[in-house]
Amino acid sequence: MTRRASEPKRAALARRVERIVANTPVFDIHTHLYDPAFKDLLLWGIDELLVYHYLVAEAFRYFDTPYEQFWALPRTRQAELIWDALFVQHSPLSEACRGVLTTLNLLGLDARKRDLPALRRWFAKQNVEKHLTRCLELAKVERICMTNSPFDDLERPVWEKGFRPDERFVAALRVDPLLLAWSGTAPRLAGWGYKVGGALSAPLIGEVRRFLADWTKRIRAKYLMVSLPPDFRFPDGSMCAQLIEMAVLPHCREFGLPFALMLGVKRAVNPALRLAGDGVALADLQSLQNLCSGFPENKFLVTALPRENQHELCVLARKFRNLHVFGCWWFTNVPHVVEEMTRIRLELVGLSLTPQHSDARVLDQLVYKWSHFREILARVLTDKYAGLSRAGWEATTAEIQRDVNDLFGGAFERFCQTG
Ligand code: FIX
Ligand code: ZN
Repeated sequence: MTRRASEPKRAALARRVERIVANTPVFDIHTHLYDPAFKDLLLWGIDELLVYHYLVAEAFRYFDTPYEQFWALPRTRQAELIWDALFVQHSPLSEACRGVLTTLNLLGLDARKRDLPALRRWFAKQNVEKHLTRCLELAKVERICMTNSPFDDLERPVWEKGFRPDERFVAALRVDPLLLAWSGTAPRLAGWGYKVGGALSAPLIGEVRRFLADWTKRIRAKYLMVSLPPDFRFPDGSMCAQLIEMAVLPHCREFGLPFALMLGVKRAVNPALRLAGDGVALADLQSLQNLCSGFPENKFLVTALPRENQHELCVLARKFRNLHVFGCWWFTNVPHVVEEMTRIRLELVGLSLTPQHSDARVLDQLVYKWSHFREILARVLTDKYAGLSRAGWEATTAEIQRDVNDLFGGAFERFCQTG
Protein backbone atom coordinates (compact mmCIF):
# COMPACT_ATOMS: atom_id res chain seq x y z
CA MET A 1 0.00 0.00 0.00
CA THR A 2 1.26 3.53 -0.77
CA ARG A 3 2.17 5.84 2.06
CA ARG A 4 -0.74 8.15 1.23
CA ALA A 5 -3.26 5.33 1.31
CA SER A 6 -1.90 3.89 4.58
CA GLU A 7 -2.06 7.11 6.61
CA PRO A 8 -5.86 7.29 7.05
CA LYS A 9 -5.82 3.58 7.82
CA ARG A 10 -3.26 4.10 10.57
CA ALA A 11 -5.23 7.04 11.98
CA ALA A 12 -8.37 4.88 12.08
CA LEU A 13 -6.43 2.09 13.82
CA ALA A 14 -5.04 4.58 16.34
CA ARG A 15 -8.55 5.87 17.13
CA ARG A 16 -9.85 2.33 17.58
CA VAL A 17 -7.00 1.32 19.88
CA GLU A 18 -7.23 4.58 21.86
CA ARG A 19 -10.97 4.12 22.39
CA ILE A 20 -10.52 0.55 23.62
CA VAL A 21 -7.56 1.34 25.86
CA ALA A 22 -9.32 4.41 27.29
CA ASN A 23 -12.53 2.54 28.09
CA THR A 24 -11.38 -0.85 29.35
CA PRO A 25 -11.70 -1.21 33.12
CA VAL A 26 -8.52 -2.18 34.93
CA PHE A 27 -7.69 -4.28 37.96
CA ASP A 28 -5.00 -2.25 39.75
CA ILE A 29 -2.95 -5.09 41.23
CA HIS A 30 -0.67 -3.14 43.60
CA THR A 31 -1.53 0.04 45.47
CA HIS A 32 -1.14 1.46 48.95
CA LEU A 33 -4.80 2.50 49.10
CA TYR A 34 -7.25 1.20 51.67
CA ASP A 35 -10.88 0.18 51.80
CA PRO A 36 -12.74 3.21 53.27
CA ALA A 37 -13.48 1.09 56.36
CA PHE A 38 -9.85 1.85 57.32
CA LYS A 39 -10.92 5.49 57.72
CA ASP A 40 -7.88 7.85 57.86
CA LEU A 41 -5.59 5.24 56.32
CA LEU A 42 -7.24 5.99 52.97
CA LEU A 43 -5.39 9.17 51.94
CA TRP A 44 -6.97 11.64 49.52
CA GLY A 45 -7.11 15.33 48.60
CA ILE A 46 -4.79 18.07 47.45
CA ASP A 47 -2.55 18.21 50.53
CA GLU A 48 -1.91 14.47 50.42
CA LEU A 49 -1.20 14.74 46.69
CA LEU A 50 1.42 17.40 47.42
CA VAL A 51 3.17 15.64 50.29
CA TYR A 52 3.46 12.39 48.26
CA HIS A 53 7.01 11.17 48.83
CA TYR A 54 7.81 11.39 45.11
CA LEU A 55 7.28 15.19 45.38
CA VAL A 56 8.99 15.47 48.75
CA ALA A 57 12.24 14.16 47.23
CA GLU A 58 12.03 16.68 44.39
CA ALA A 59 11.12 19.63 46.62
CA PHE A 60 14.04 19.06 48.98
CA ARG A 61 16.38 19.80 46.10
CA TYR A 62 15.09 23.39 46.19
CA PHE A 63 14.71 23.76 49.99
CA ASP A 64 17.56 24.84 52.19
CA THR A 65 15.80 24.07 55.48
CA PRO A 66 17.12 21.16 57.59
CA TYR A 67 15.19 17.93 57.06
CA GLU A 68 13.88 17.72 60.60
CA GLN A 69 12.61 21.29 60.51
CA PHE A 70 10.45 20.39 57.50
CA TRP A 71 9.13 17.21 59.13
CA ALA A 72 8.21 19.14 62.29
CA LEU A 73 5.83 21.37 60.30
CA PRO A 74 2.11 20.61 60.08
CA ARG A 75 1.19 18.64 56.95
CA THR A 76 -0.66 21.63 55.50
CA ARG A 77 2.46 23.80 55.77
CA GLN A 78 4.57 21.04 54.19
CA ALA A 79 2.09 20.94 51.31
CA GLU A 80 2.32 24.73 50.87
CA LEU A 81 6.12 24.65 50.73
CA ILE A 82 6.07 21.86 48.15
CA TRP A 83 3.44 23.67 46.08
CA ASP A 84 5.53 26.83 46.13
CA ALA A 85 8.81 25.09 45.25
CA LEU A 86 7.54 22.70 42.59
CA PHE A 87 4.60 24.52 41.02
CA VAL A 88 5.08 28.26 41.61
CA GLN A 89 8.84 28.84 41.66
CA HIS A 90 9.53 26.29 38.91
CA SER A 91 7.49 24.66 36.17
CA PRO A 92 6.08 21.29 37.27
CA LEU A 93 7.75 19.24 34.55
CA SER A 94 8.51 16.05 36.46
CA GLU A 95 6.14 13.09 36.08
CA ALA A 96 4.98 13.29 39.70
CA CYS A 97 4.22 17.01 39.37
CA ARG A 98 2.48 16.60 36.03
CA GLY A 99 0.44 13.89 37.70
CA VAL A 100 -1.01 16.34 40.21
CA LEU A 101 -2.08 18.60 37.37
CA THR A 102 -3.60 15.79 35.28
CA THR A 103 -5.56 14.71 38.33
CA LEU A 104 -6.86 18.21 39.07
CA ASN A 105 -7.71 18.73 35.43
CA LEU A 106 -9.67 15.49 35.10
CA LEU A 107 -11.48 16.23 38.37
CA GLY A 108 -12.63 19.44 36.64
CA LEU A 109 -10.47 21.86 38.63
CA ASP A 110 -8.65 24.81 37.14
CA ALA A 111 -5.11 25.03 38.53
CA ARG A 112 -4.03 27.80 36.14
CA LYS A 113 -4.37 30.52 38.76
CA ARG A 114 -1.89 28.67 41.01
CA ASP A 115 -4.46 29.18 43.77
CA LEU A 116 -3.84 26.49 46.40
CA PRO A 117 -6.47 27.83 48.86
CA ALA A 118 -9.14 27.58 46.14
CA LEU A 119 -8.13 24.01 45.39
CA ARG A 120 -8.30 23.21 49.09
CA ARG A 121 -11.79 24.69 49.35
CA TRP A 122 -12.99 22.35 46.60
CA PHE A 123 -11.54 19.25 48.26
CA ALA A 124 -12.94 20.29 51.66
CA LYS A 125 -16.44 20.04 50.18
CA GLN A 126 -16.00 16.44 48.96
CA ASN A 127 -17.31 13.40 50.71
CA VAL A 128 -14.84 10.50 50.78
CA GLU A 129 -17.24 7.78 49.56
CA LYS A 130 -18.42 9.84 46.60
CA HIS A 131 -14.90 10.99 45.87
CA LEU A 132 -13.74 7.36 45.85
CA THR A 133 -16.38 6.40 43.31
CA ARG A 134 -15.55 9.44 41.21
CA CYS A 135 -11.82 8.71 41.15
CA LEU A 136 -12.45 5.06 40.28
CA GLU A 137 -14.76 6.07 37.47
CA LEU A 138 -12.35 8.65 36.08
CA ALA A 139 -9.45 6.18 36.24
CA LYS A 140 -11.70 3.32 35.04
CA VAL A 141 -10.36 1.16 37.85
CA GLU A 142 -12.82 -1.57 38.77
CA ARG A 143 -10.77 -3.34 41.43
CA ILE A 144 -7.93 -2.30 43.69
CA CYS A 145 -5.44 -4.49 45.46
CA MET A 146 -4.31 -3.03 48.78
CA THR A 147 -1.00 -3.66 50.56
CA ASN A 148 -1.91 -5.15 53.93
CA SER A 149 0.52 -5.52 56.76
CA PRO A 150 -0.27 -7.32 60.03
CA PHE A 151 2.78 -5.47 61.36
CA ASP A 152 1.16 -2.06 60.92
CA ASP A 153 -0.23 -0.94 64.26
CA LEU A 154 -2.89 1.24 62.67
CA GLU A 155 -4.06 -1.37 60.20
CA ARG A 156 -3.96 -4.56 62.32
CA PRO A 157 -6.73 -3.62 64.75
CA VAL A 158 -9.15 -2.94 61.88
CA TRP A 159 -8.71 -6.50 60.59
CA GLU A 160 -8.93 -7.93 64.10
CA LYS A 161 -12.16 -6.09 64.82
CA GLY A 162 -13.65 -6.89 61.40
CA PHE A 163 -15.51 -4.65 58.98
CA ARG A 164 -17.91 -4.81 56.08
CA PRO A 165 -15.60 -4.90 53.03
CA ASP A 166 -16.05 -2.68 50.00
CA GLU A 167 -16.11 -5.24 47.19
CA ARG A 168 -13.96 -3.03 44.95
CA PHE A 169 -10.96 -3.68 47.25
CA VAL A 170 -8.98 -6.91 47.61
CA ALA A 171 -6.13 -7.66 50.00
CA ALA A 172 -2.49 -8.72 49.63
CA LEU A 173 -0.42 -9.94 52.56
CA ARG A 174 2.78 -7.93 52.90
CA VAL A 175 5.56 -9.74 54.74
CA ASP A 176 8.64 -7.45 54.59
CA PRO A 177 9.20 -7.26 58.37
CA LEU A 178 8.96 -11.04 58.64
CA LEU A 179 11.57 -11.69 55.96
CA LEU A 180 13.84 -8.67 56.26
CA ALA A 181 13.89 -7.87 59.99
CA TRP A 182 13.48 -11.22 61.74
CA SER A 183 15.22 -10.20 64.99
CA GLY A 184 12.74 -7.36 65.54
CA THR A 185 9.75 -9.29 64.25
CA ALA A 186 10.16 -12.53 66.23
CA PRO A 187 9.33 -10.86 69.58
CA ARG A 188 6.22 -9.33 68.03
CA LEU A 189 5.07 -12.75 66.75
CA ALA A 190 5.79 -14.18 70.19
CA GLY A 191 3.68 -11.41 71.73
CA TRP A 192 0.79 -12.45 69.47
CA GLY A 193 1.02 -16.06 70.67
CA TYR A 194 3.25 -17.68 68.03
CA LYS A 195 6.05 -19.77 69.57
CA VAL A 196 8.99 -18.52 67.52
CA GLY A 197 11.75 -18.32 70.16
CA GLY A 198 15.22 -19.77 69.57
CA ALA A 199 17.05 -20.86 66.43
CA LEU A 200 15.51 -21.85 63.12
CA SER A 201 13.82 -25.23 63.60
CA ALA A 202 10.87 -27.24 62.31
CA PRO A 203 8.58 -26.08 65.14
CA LEU A 204 9.55 -22.44 64.55
CA ILE A 205 8.77 -22.79 60.82
CA GLY A 206 5.46 -24.40 61.78
CA GLU A 207 4.60 -21.35 63.86
CA VAL A 208 5.56 -18.93 61.08
CA ARG A 209 3.30 -20.90 58.75
CA ARG A 210 0.50 -20.75 61.31
CA PHE A 211 0.91 -16.97 61.40
CA LEU A 212 0.84 -16.77 57.58
CA ALA A 213 -2.21 -19.04 57.41
CA ASP A 214 -4.10 -17.03 60.04
CA TRP A 215 -3.51 -13.75 58.20
CA THR A 216 -4.05 -15.18 54.72
CA LYS A 217 -7.48 -16.37 55.86
CA ARG A 218 -8.29 -13.27 57.89
CA ILE A 219 -7.67 -10.83 55.03
CA ARG A 220 -8.50 -13.29 52.22
CA ALA A 221 -5.15 -12.50 50.61
CA LYS A 222 -4.91 -12.62 46.84
CA TYR A 223 -1.12 -13.04 47.05
CA LEU A 224 1.82 -12.61 49.45
CA MET A 225 4.32 -9.84 48.77
CA VAL A 226 7.80 -8.66 49.72
CA SER A 227 10.18 -6.01 48.43
CA LEU A 228 13.80 -7.13 48.33
CA PRO A 229 17.13 -5.29 48.35
CA PRO A 230 19.79 -5.59 45.62
CA ASP A 231 21.90 -7.92 47.78
CA PHE A 232 19.12 -10.50 48.14
CA ARG A 233 20.40 -13.92 47.10
CA PHE A 234 18.62 -17.25 46.80
CA PRO A 235 19.48 -19.87 47.87
CA ASP A 236 21.43 -18.44 50.75
CA GLY A 237 22.09 -18.96 54.43
CA SER A 238 20.32 -15.71 55.30
CA MET A 239 17.22 -15.81 57.49
CA CYS A 240 15.31 -14.17 54.64
CA ALA A 241 16.16 -16.86 52.06
CA GLN A 242 15.55 -19.66 54.56
CA LEU A 243 12.17 -18.33 55.64
CA ILE A 244 11.17 -17.97 52.00
CA GLU A 245 12.16 -21.56 51.23
CA MET A 246 10.83 -23.21 54.36
CA ALA A 247 7.79 -21.11 55.26
CA VAL A 248 6.59 -18.73 52.54
CA LEU A 249 6.86 -21.01 49.50
CA PRO A 250 5.21 -24.05 51.14
CA HIS A 251 2.50 -21.71 52.47
CA CYS A 252 1.88 -20.28 49.00
CA ARG A 253 1.70 -23.79 47.55
CA GLU A 254 -0.76 -24.88 50.22
CA PHE A 255 -3.05 -21.90 49.58
CA GLY A 256 -2.46 -21.78 45.81
CA LEU A 257 -1.26 -18.17 46.05
CA PRO A 258 1.40 -16.31 44.07
CA PHE A 259 4.37 -14.81 45.89
CA ALA A 260 5.03 -11.26 44.65
CA LEU A 261 8.62 -10.04 44.62
CA MET A 262 9.52 -6.39 44.17
CA LEU A 263 13.21 -6.43 43.38
CA GLY A 264 16.02 -3.91 43.56
CA VAL A 265 14.95 -1.37 46.18
CA LYS A 266 17.71 0.07 48.36
CA ARG A 267 15.92 1.22 51.48
CA ALA A 268 16.92 4.37 53.38
CA VAL A 269 19.71 5.61 51.14
CA ASN A 270 18.97 8.96 52.80
CA PRO A 271 17.01 8.22 55.98
CA ALA A 272 16.46 11.94 56.67
CA LEU A 273 14.07 11.94 53.71
CA ARG A 274 11.97 9.23 55.40
CA LEU A 275 9.66 7.51 52.88
CA ALA A 276 11.29 9.57 50.11
CA GLY A 277 14.77 8.31 51.02
CA ASP A 278 14.81 4.95 49.23
CA GLY A 279 17.00 4.26 46.20
CA VAL A 280 17.65 1.65 43.53
CA ALA A 281 20.37 -0.78 42.46
CA LEU A 282 20.61 -3.75 40.15
CA ALA A 283 18.81 -6.86 41.40
CA ASP A 284 20.30 -10.34 41.07
CA LEU A 285 17.99 -12.13 38.65
CA GLN A 286 19.97 -15.35 38.93
CA SER A 287 18.31 -15.66 42.33
CA LEU A 288 14.92 -15.21 40.70
CA GLN A 289 15.85 -17.87 38.15
CA ASN A 290 16.76 -20.21 41.01
CA LEU A 291 13.36 -19.61 42.59
CA CYS A 292 11.42 -20.12 39.37
CA SER A 293 13.30 -23.25 38.36
CA GLY A 294 13.66 -24.71 41.85
CA PHE A 295 10.00 -24.27 42.74
CA PRO A 296 7.89 -24.94 39.64
CA GLU A 297 4.82 -25.48 41.83
CA ASN A 298 5.09 -21.88 43.08
CA LYS A 299 3.93 -18.82 41.17
CA PHE A 300 5.99 -15.61 41.21
CA LEU A 301 4.64 -12.16 40.43
CA VAL A 302 7.66 -9.96 39.77
CA THR A 303 8.47 -6.32 39.19
CA ALA A 304 11.97 -4.85 39.22
CA LEU A 305 12.94 -1.29 40.07
CA PRO A 306 16.14 -0.89 38.02
CA ARG A 307 15.71 -0.04 34.37
CA GLU A 308 18.76 -2.21 33.68
CA ASN A 309 16.97 -5.36 34.94
CA GLN A 310 14.01 -5.12 32.58
CA HIS A 311 15.37 -6.94 29.54
CA GLU A 312 16.74 -9.86 31.56
CA LEU A 313 13.46 -10.11 33.44
CA CYS A 314 11.55 -10.47 30.17
CA VAL A 315 13.93 -13.18 28.99
CA LEU A 316 13.36 -15.05 32.27
CA ALA A 317 9.60 -14.78 31.74
CA ARG A 318 10.07 -16.52 28.40
CA LYS A 319 11.71 -19.45 30.22
CA PHE A 320 9.41 -19.83 33.21
CA ARG A 321 5.64 -19.82 32.97
CA ASN A 322 5.42 -19.63 36.76
CA LEU A 323 6.78 -16.07 36.45
CA HIS A 324 4.35 -13.21 35.78
CA VAL A 325 5.94 -9.83 35.15
CA PHE A 326 4.03 -6.79 36.34
CA GLY A 327 4.11 -3.01 36.60
CA CYS A 328 6.45 -0.12 35.97
CA TRP A 329 7.38 0.43 39.57
CA TRP A 330 8.19 3.81 41.15
CA PHE A 331 11.33 5.25 39.47
CA THR A 332 10.49 3.35 36.29
CA ASN A 333 7.04 4.96 36.22
CA VAL A 334 8.17 7.89 34.09
CA PRO A 335 6.83 8.09 30.52
CA HIS A 336 10.11 7.50 28.73
CA VAL A 337 10.91 4.34 30.68
CA VAL A 338 7.29 3.11 30.76
CA GLU A 339 7.15 3.27 26.99
CA GLU A 340 10.46 1.47 26.61
CA MET A 341 9.49 -1.23 29.12
CA THR A 342 6.06 -1.73 27.60
CA ARG A 343 7.55 -2.16 24.14
CA ILE A 344 10.25 -4.57 25.33
CA ARG A 345 7.69 -6.61 27.24
CA LEU A 346 5.22 -6.90 24.39
CA GLU A 347 7.99 -7.64 21.92
CA LEU A 348 9.70 -10.28 24.07
CA VAL A 349 6.88 -11.80 26.11
CA GLY A 350 3.59 -10.93 24.41
CA LEU A 351 0.35 -10.45 26.31
CA SER A 352 0.84 -12.83 29.26
CA LEU A 353 1.82 -10.10 31.70
CA THR A 354 0.43 -7.08 33.54
CA PRO A 355 2.20 -4.02 32.17
CA GLN A 356 1.20 -1.56 34.87
CA HIS A 357 0.02 -1.09 38.44
CA SER A 358 -0.48 2.34 40.00
CA ASP A 359 1.30 2.05 43.38
CA ALA A 360 -1.05 4.90 44.34
CA ARG A 361 -0.74 6.03 47.96
CA VAL A 362 -3.31 8.78 47.55
CA LEU A 363 -6.71 7.93 46.09
CA ASP A 364 -6.72 10.80 43.58
CA GLN A 365 -3.44 9.54 42.08
CA LEU A 366 -5.35 6.73 40.39
CA VAL A 367 -6.68 9.33 37.99
CA TYR A 368 -3.31 10.43 36.63
CA LYS A 369 -1.44 7.17 36.94
CA TRP A 370 -3.97 5.39 34.74
CA SER A 371 -4.56 8.27 32.37
CA HIS A 372 -0.82 8.62 31.72
CA PHE A 373 -0.37 4.88 31.24
CA ARG A 374 -3.36 4.49 28.94
CA GLU A 375 -1.91 7.17 26.65
CA ILE A 376 1.39 5.29 26.37
CA LEU A 377 -0.19 1.87 25.98
CA ALA A 378 -2.46 3.10 23.18
CA ARG A 379 0.56 4.47 21.31
CA VAL A 380 2.58 1.27 21.74
CA LEU A 381 -0.31 -1.02 20.80
CA THR A 382 -1.14 1.05 17.73
CA ASP A 383 2.44 0.57 16.54
CA LYS A 384 2.26 -3.15 17.20
CA TYR A 385 -1.08 -3.68 15.39
CA ALA A 386 0.15 -1.47 12.53
CA GLY A 387 3.18 -3.75 12.29
CA LEU A 388 0.88 -6.77 12.07
CA SER A 389 -1.14 -5.01 9.42
CA ARG A 390 1.98 -4.49 7.34
CA ALA A 391 2.55 -8.23 7.66
CA GLY A 392 -0.95 -8.81 6.27
CA TRP A 393 -2.73 -9.50 9.60
CA GLU A 394 -5.61 -7.18 10.54
CA ALA A 395 -6.54 -7.46 14.22
CA THR A 396 -10.30 -7.16 14.67
CA THR A 397 -11.85 -4.83 17.22
CA ALA A 398 -12.88 -7.87 19.28
CA GLU A 399 -9.31 -9.18 19.21
CA ILE A 400 -7.87 -5.84 20.31
CA GLN A 401 -10.43 -5.68 23.11
CA ARG A 402 -9.50 -9.22 24.21
CA ASP A 403 -5.81 -8.30 24.30
CA VAL A 404 -6.39 -5.14 26.33
CA ASN A 405 -8.60 -7.08 28.75
CA ASP A 406 -5.65 -9.39 29.31
CA LEU A 407 -3.22 -6.55 29.92
CA PHE A 408 -5.60 -4.84 32.34
CA GLY A 409 -6.13 -7.79 34.68
CA GLY A 410 -7.23 -10.81 32.63
CA ALA A 411 -3.75 -12.31 32.33
CA PHE A 412 -3.14 -11.65 36.03
CA GLU A 413 -6.36 -13.40 37.05
CA ARG A 414 -5.54 -16.39 34.86
CA PHE A 415 -2.07 -16.59 36.37
CA CYS A 416 -3.52 -16.52 39.88
CA GLN A 417 -5.95 -19.30 39.00
CA THR A 418 -3.47 -21.70 37.38
CA GLY A 419 -1.85 -24.58 39.19
O1 FIX B 1 7.51 -1.30 48.59
C1 FIX B 1 6.57 -0.78 47.95
O2 FIX B 1 5.48 -1.31 47.80
C2 FIX B 1 6.86 0.56 47.32
O3 FIX B 1 5.95 0.78 46.31
C3 FIX B 1 6.88 1.62 48.37
O4 FIX B 1 7.79 1.25 49.35
C4 FIX B 1 7.25 3.00 47.85
O5 FIX B 1 7.32 3.86 48.95
C5 FIX B 1 6.30 3.56 46.85
O6 FIX B 1 5.31 4.14 47.21
C6 FIX B 1 6.60 3.45 45.47
O7 FIX B 1 5.82 3.78 44.60
ZN1 ZN C 1 4.23 -0.25 46.51
